[in-house]
Amino acid sequence: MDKRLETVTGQHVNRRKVIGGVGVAAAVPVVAAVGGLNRGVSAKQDLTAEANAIITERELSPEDVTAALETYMPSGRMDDYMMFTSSGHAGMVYAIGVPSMRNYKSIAVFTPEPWQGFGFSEESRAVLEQGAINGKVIHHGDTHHPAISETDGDYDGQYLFINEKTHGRIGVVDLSDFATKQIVKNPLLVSEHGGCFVTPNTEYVMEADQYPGVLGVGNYAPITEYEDKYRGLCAFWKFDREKGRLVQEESFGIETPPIGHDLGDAGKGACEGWAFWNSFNSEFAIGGISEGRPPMEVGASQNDMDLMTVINWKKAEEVVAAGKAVDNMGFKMIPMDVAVAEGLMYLIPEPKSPHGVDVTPDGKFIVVAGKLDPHVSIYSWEKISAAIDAGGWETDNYGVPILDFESCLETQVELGLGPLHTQYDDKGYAYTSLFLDSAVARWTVGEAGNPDSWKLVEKLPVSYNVGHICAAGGDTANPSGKYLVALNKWSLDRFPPVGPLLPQNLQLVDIREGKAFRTLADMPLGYGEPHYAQMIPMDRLNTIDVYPQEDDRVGWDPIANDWHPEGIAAGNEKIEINGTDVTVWMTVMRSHFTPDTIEVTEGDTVTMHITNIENAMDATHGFVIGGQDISLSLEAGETETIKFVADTPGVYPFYCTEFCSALHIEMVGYFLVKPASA
Ligand code: CUK
Ligand code: CUA
Repeated sequence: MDKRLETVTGQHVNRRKVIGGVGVAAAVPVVAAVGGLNRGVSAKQDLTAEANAIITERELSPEDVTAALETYMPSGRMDDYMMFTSSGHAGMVYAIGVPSMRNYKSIAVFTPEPWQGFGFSEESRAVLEQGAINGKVIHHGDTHHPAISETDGDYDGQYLFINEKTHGRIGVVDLSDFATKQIVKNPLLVSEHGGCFVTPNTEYVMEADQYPGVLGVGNYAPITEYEDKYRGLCAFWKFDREKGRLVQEESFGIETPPIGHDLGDAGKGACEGWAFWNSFNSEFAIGGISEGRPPMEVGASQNDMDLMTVINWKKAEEVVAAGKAVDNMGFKMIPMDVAVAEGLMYLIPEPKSPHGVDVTPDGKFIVVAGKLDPHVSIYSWEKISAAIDAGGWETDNYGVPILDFESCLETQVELGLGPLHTQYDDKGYAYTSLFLDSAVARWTVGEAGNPDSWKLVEKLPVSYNVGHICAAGGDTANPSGKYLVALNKWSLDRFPPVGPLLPQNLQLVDIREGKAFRTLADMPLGYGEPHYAQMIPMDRLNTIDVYPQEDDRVGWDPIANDWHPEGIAAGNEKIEINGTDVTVWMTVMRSHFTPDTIEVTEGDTVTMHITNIENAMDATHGFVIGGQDISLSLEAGETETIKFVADTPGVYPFYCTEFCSALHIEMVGYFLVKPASA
């Protein structure tokens, strides 16, 4: 067995204790393996003839066939990587296997989702309510950049953070059960885009505004006072790894000039302790087409250069600890003049309308890709820190130091039209998406002082309008260099017509050593618009199979990450009636609800604590009841609570929505609402 295969299959057997011998099949010669599938083919010639017949019949090229072989997953074989993508305005995160490109789970974060029951129980509804805006609970979100928690600059597979552009929020997903545990709302930002990026040990989760405003939701100033009153904010959310939660009281932001921040990245290696965000609109354009001003996209594209914001977050942390931050609506903020005086914020010119900023794995260089410039600009961290130490900079109108462009720049590499985002591999290559070219450029990360070592190597066409790309570990200190996925915005002519709204196209690209740089598979994704994604080796995830249970205790609250106070074991089910309040403690297991008959009076307030007392993996039960907008998914060992007013008399069956057993259809109970007048 070849070494790579051995490791890979070894991992799988280890991880999926349930499936024995999966790895073995890979070692068996093709003929025998196929014979084992019981297809009645025993001779090698017959198989070859059959394969050739299929190839002819389906008009496949040798490239098609080898691509299929590279991605085909025999039933039960596990993928090498899990990729987490955002979903754009679908408000979710998707977990997709690589190289098979199959979606294993949609994780509801900002959007209620009935299959997972997210947003329907009291517990998960409370998570959505954490993200309320001015008291209004929001049922959607625009997710862009997932960030897996990191240790020493590598994904550790414990948590995933996802930003939400529309409202300036961050969701925290626990990767032990792939479920959302927390939503935080930045009280200073109306919207954001420059998140989530984690510092190398997940000390902080970074986010920044995209469209400056008056800091503080609800604060007002006319748009004509943009330069005076509008500001940007680069924020650092403290992560308490022990609790798995972001802590607002220990978080802080730095007030910035009203340039619109775009993507960011955390420094690592050489530049650990620093953070970078690029921006557009150094012109401070404010739009106003009907007032005779140039439209935003013109006004914000006048200058040749925009400005990258460079922040020393370790110093910012000290400044906050020294009490030099102000409290602004419950969020600690370092005012711009303090940030300047403390030397923790600098600006560096960058070619106009940049989009992605991506630190190299060793932290020595910072790569900026500008939508309107065919080059990537590579900044040297050594040069930037020398320029900071040297002093004597210019400042902008707000007094913020602007470092000299040429003194910070290492070199530029011309790649093509519309460069957006960059990822890295383990062979010294960088990959940059080219939106207008619909291509991915592979180029060499060179060395300091040697401009010839930075070179475009080749370009791979993709279909079409590629936004982000995601390489395995491609933004970490140790990229694995195996696969890359191009997250393409347009998919016309790739898939059957499905009306005017088309799926996105995620294209798998091979970047492995000794393999051709080519696309291997297309994955239409018809339920959201992924922006960014991150890909982690499957064996670095450590998921649980069922929620914790002990001999005498069952009923876990996954959101509190603790025993649910109302969880009950079999035999303790009961109904308590207290005036017009009815409380039910119910258990579920294959294939019944206990109790299964509940009678209340019209107008009663009903609270039900439902515990799934199964301890087998995959033994999920659903719970729905007509007319109450309730759909639960009760995982083995989980307790959830629902609360509603029995406002309409009648007979309401409640039933299980997961086909859980041979007697699933019989898994039903009656909820009877007696008319008040009866
Ligand atoms: S953005 Cu969407 S393609 Cu939000 Cu990172 Cu570049
Ligand atoms: Cu439980 Cu179906």
